[in-house]
Amino acid sequence: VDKKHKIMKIYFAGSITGGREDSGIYKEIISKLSQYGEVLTEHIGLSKLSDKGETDMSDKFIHDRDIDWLMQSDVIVADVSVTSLGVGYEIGRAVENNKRVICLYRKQDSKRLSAMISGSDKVETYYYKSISDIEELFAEILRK
Ligand code: 6K6
Repeated sequence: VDKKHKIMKIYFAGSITGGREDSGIYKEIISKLSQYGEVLTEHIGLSKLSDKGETDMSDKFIHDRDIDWLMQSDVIVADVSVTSLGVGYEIGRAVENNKRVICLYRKQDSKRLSAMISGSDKVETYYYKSISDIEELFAEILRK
């Protein structure tokens, strides 16, 4: 008889107020991640979510709910290509709570990833060019 293992909870982090230019990529990453577990933060990929954020909710509500989800998660996957204060904060909180943290960075010519991410032993950082790179990466590093 197969041992039942519980469904992995995944917290996807991506820029909101930091800029929404990559929201299409976030949507694709979330769709790939859904094959591996339950993604608690699917709204990060919604194109209707602008850099003004979810305006019907208070900042305290958003913060407390997101931290609650972060603490429930088994793994945090963050796209760090667009610089975001909130994503950096979530990564730090996740590391302090001994969560597995996977960062995805799309190399851009004149930009450099923060040393606080690339220099951390507690964060797994991967470089990608296209969504197919990410698909292959997930197959290697995550289990279904
Ligand atoms: C509220 C006020 C201004 O913008 C908002 C945005 N609403 C949000 N809704 C849900 N999650 C949010 C929101 N703002 C930030 N986050 C969390 O921080 C998400 O989990 C993202 O991973 C991250 C984005 O941080 P910023 O600094 O780019 O906004």
